[in-house]
Amino acid sequence: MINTSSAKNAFKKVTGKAQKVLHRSLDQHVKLAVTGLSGSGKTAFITALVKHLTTQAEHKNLPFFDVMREQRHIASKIVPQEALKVPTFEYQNALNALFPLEGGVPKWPASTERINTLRLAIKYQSNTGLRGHFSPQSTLYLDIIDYPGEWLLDLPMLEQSYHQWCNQQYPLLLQMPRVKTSHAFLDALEQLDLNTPVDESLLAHISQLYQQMLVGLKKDTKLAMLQPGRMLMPGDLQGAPLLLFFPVNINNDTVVEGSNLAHLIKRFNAYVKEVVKPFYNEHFKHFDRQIVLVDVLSTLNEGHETLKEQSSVINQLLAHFSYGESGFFKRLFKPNIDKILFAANKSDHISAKHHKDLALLLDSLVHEQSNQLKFDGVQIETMAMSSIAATQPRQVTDKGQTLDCIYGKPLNEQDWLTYLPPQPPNRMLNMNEWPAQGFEFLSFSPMPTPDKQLKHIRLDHVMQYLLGDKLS
Ligand SMILES: Nc1nc2c(ncn2[C@@H]2O[C@H](COP(=O)(O)OP(=O)(O)O)[C@@H](O)[C@H]2O)c(=O)[nH]1
Ligand SMILES: [Mg+2]
Repeated sequence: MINTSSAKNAFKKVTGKAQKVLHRSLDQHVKLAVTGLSGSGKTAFITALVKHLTTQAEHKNLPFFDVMREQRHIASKIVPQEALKVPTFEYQNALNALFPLEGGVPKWPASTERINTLRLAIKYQSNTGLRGHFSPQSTLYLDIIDYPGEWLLDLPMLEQSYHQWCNQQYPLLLQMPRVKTSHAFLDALEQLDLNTPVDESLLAHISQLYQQMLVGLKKDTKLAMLQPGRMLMPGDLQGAPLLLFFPVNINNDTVVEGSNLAHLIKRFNAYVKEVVKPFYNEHFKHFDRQIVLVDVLSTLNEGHETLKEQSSVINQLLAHFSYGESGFFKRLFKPNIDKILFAANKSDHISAKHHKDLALLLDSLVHEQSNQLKFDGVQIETMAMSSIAATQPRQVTDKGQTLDCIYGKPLNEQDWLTYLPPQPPNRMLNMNEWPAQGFEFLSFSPMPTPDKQLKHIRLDHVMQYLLGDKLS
């Protein structure tokens, strides 16, 4: 008797172990990268994503997310991250801002300007094949990596020499809209002789003017193509020589040793090698999925030039995602990314019947390159969404007409407002099609939420696209 039962126990142990091994091999990992220019809504997106997978993980909140609809989601929680060098996404701080204590006013979480991460373990019941048959439940480890889109925009620099970079960047400074603010920098540049022995303090001074110009352009025009990206949010690199460079007007290829030009080249190369490349090697090439948040409505507010630049930057970037034979990444890094989502964020700033227009507009911006990417096997999609809806739809009847308005509290205002937002165009407009009065979309404060439940627009579609197949 004793023998049999101990044999049984041993057998149980073995099967238990085998099951554990099986489990482990069936557990999956996904690295989801979240990017977008600062202010595009990365922090709000990650907060909403985590909230909806943890304390709001219900079918009614995410009807188009299969794992929820099919009631196979068991539970998700934040677990310790594996990347110990990367700061942790401050989820609790974000919640504290959105759900203040009794009497407080909800605020948008403070923006962060660095890479950060968070790991979620998502436990679910599998519905297909091997996983469904053998394992009662599976776990998907989801690493969410939030990084400034400004860093991504440095990507083309990896393939450029300083001369090529200058030839691309310098002429832009003489055109609208940059020329409005580039005077101080261009005037100072006049004093610089490229061929004389290096004058470090002059280079530092001109770099400072260049940085001020970039920061001003970023703030006032929302232009996308501002390089080097770290000048916009330098962190520890502020003042480091490798960040003290700028584009100049180069006419010939001769470089005098020890000259100002020689030093500018050296710094440019150091920036690419020591800042841009490590980011791609340590982070970028490990990403599996990428969501790019685009604040299309703010771009429309800025005008035609900004929208056009947004489009050209997106396409320039996408060209670098290509896996094709000539694909830049293929040669340099061999990336993993197999799905990219461009999301026109903050769609709660317009009425629901125009969401489709917003998605079509973004699609038309991405269009140029998406065909090549699809051909190379990368899935690419565009959607209009809102991570945290800050308005409610309201129908208003005016002179017998029903108007689809939105209701909310405009940012930095005291009073609530019912308002009819403009309709965004459903494709890229050229200059003479642009409305004379331009566009003016308002921004809103987050809604008070007595039930501590966030509302979204199509976050479930986004989750299904990015994670659905990993949770089947
Ligand atoms: N209405 C609305 N506003 C949003 C949403 N997401 C972000 N915002 C606004 O955009 C600002 C910047 O968002 P944030 O997540 O900090 O952007 P980040 O710099 O990319 O992390 C916020 O302070 C909000 O004003 C959204 O889903 N709906
Ligand atoms: Mg942020």
